[in-house]
Amino acid sequence: MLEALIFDVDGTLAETERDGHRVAFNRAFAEFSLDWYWDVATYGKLLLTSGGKERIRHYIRAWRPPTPRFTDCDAFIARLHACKTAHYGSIVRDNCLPARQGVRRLIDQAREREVRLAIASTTSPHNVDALLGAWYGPGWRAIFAVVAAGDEVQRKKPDPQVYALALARLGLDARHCVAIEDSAAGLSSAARAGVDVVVTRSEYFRHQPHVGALAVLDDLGEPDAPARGRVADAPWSGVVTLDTIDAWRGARPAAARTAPRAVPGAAQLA
Ligand code: XBP
Ligand code: MG
Repeated sequence: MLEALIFDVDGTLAETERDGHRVAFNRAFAEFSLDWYWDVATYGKLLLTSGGKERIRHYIRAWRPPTPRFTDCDAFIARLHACKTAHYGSIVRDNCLPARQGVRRLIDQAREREVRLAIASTTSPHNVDALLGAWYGPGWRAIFAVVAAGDEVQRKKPDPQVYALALARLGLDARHCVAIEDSAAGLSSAARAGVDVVVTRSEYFRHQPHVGALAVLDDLGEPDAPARGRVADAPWSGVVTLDTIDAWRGARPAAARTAPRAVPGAAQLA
């Protein structure tokens, strides 16, 4: 029995990366008088590093941009990232980034059917609050019983720690939950925590291989705009509902399921 849906945030709930996070990073760079600029293509390459602070650190080390003299790189990155997070919050609140196709409909159905809702995201908790607060107001917290996000875990996606933390906080077995994700890193993180995954490919991760997902789709679909993709390696088109997901889970051979991996530290964090 499906007891909870665990949603990823960026690229899954909404297309937040190109016009949200990327713009916020560039505004923070300008505010810090850095002549860094992440265009759409560059950001797509940097997105392969999960986590905004980790992404900045990778950029400094691998791309070697002109940087101010600093004695403590971590402290510099933390300040720069906090500025970026503030800009991201403004962008989300001012623009109310729209939900991806089918997301609000599936959330509403889960609420009607008392299937619990959780978040498992690499992004900072402030960003989750900004996006869901813009959609549902401060009461969003009553809709998503559990949030596991950002620096609450040491190792970010594709490590399974954030999904293990969400499961620990839900108090549910992975076999009774399904994750909705957009990227290969997110799929890997959920699957290694033993959670079945429905992938709705996002702009930046459209061409990644999503091996082992229950379904790989363009989105969750609406009655007047069915989703398209593949399920069990066959073409599929339709509207993703709780019953659709349950049918996919029931049809999945037991051997295909990823055994939940004990994830050190997650239960203690719960
Ligand atoms: C996507 C990420 C995050 C965001 C930026 O998270 O990798 O790092 O790109 O957010 P997910 P921060 O898909 O797991 O929601 O700058 O707060 O990290
Ligand atoms: Mg994502």
